[in-house]
Amino acid sequence: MLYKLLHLFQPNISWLNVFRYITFRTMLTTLTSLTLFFILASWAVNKLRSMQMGQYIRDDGPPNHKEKAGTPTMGGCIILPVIMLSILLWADLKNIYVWLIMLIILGFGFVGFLDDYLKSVRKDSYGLSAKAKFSLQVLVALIVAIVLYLYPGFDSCLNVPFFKALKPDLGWLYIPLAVFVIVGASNAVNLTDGLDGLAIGPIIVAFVSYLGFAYLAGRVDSSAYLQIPYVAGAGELSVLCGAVFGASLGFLWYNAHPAELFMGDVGSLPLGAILGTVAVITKQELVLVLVGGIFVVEALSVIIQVAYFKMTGGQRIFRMAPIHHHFELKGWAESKVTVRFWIIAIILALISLSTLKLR
Ligand code: 57M
Repeated sequence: MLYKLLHLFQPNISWLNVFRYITFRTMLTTLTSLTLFFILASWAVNKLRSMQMGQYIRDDGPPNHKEKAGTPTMGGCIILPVIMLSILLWADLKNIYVWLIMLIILGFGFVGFLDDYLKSVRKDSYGLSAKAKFSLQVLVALIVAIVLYLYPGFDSCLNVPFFKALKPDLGWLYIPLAVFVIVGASNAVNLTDGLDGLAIGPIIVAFVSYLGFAYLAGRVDSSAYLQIPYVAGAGELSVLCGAVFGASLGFLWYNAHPAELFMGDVGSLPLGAILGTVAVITKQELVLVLVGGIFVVEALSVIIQVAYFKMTGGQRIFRMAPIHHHFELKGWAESKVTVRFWIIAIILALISLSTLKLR
């Protein structure tokens, strides 16, 4: 909205020209969402505490988690409005990708909110059933994937990192792939969100990486130079990644160990889904396996643990899955697990950026 307003005055006031630049608006959006987060959170954390929206802790988890009982949760209720408001202020609202991301935020936010509401307010330890949760996630992702597929100029080729000449055209099969990436990313981030700061650190790293990918993919010159797919309008997603980056930094302030606030499913499900959607729109879906490597490993650890458990009739590979619990039970301090996972996330992001140059 502010972007549009300033655009109107631009012919008379030349310095307002600066607002046309995506780089400048990305910086402004990041600072706006960070500031808004601090303003809202300072009030909301106490409010959540007084409303007793505290975390329910399962009995079968690592013993040190018992003391986390009652920590205010549903921090996503602050993260999501802050991201949306910052986007509404600084993004180009004529851009379709901005609205697809808004749909993802609202859809996945609603699913997460329902689950948290049942767990935290109704004190129902199971929350929303896994089937209902998954069906709703697929429905929202499917709508987004179909709109993207039907959007004029959409390219259904798959961009394979390190093999730039290899671009298989998936045709309509691109739709299930997009749904898989969006829903998979959403659930993988959710599984990772089990220690203070553990999910939000790699989220920050991933969104900063995709901020760069989106900027490059949205420019004819840089995409041609790097031989990555040019996606008209994708540059606006840099502004959006900036909004997530700012809100996530603010959240980390409160979520750093010992956490004063958890994000809840209302935070983790949409944050993961936004990441998946940005990867799909920028045509950097496969690179997400690297950029979001921590999320992939966390999800794989659960799949392996459950499969092995079933195959062997009750034996486990990890002391407990997701894998962060394994290290906790091995005696690593919580913050050591978190910081080491952050370091790995940064290394993986750096490797993923190398895919831009290597072919
Ligand atoms: C959510 N949620 C945390 C918080 C956060 C299939 C199975 C592997 C599913 C998995 C699961 O339910 N994962 C999804 C993980 C929970 O955090 C809340 O949930 C939100 C995210 N959705 O924002 O609101 C707990 O995590 C801790 N936490 C922090 N700091 C944070 O910043 O310390 C979270 C955020 C919080 C707090 O203790 O209460 C969670 O772990 O429940 N299930 C599991 O992860 C369980 N694993 C398991 O059952 N493993 C089995 C099999 C099935 C693979 C095995 O290994 O044999 C573990 N989780 C818990 N107890 N709590 C183990 C048992």
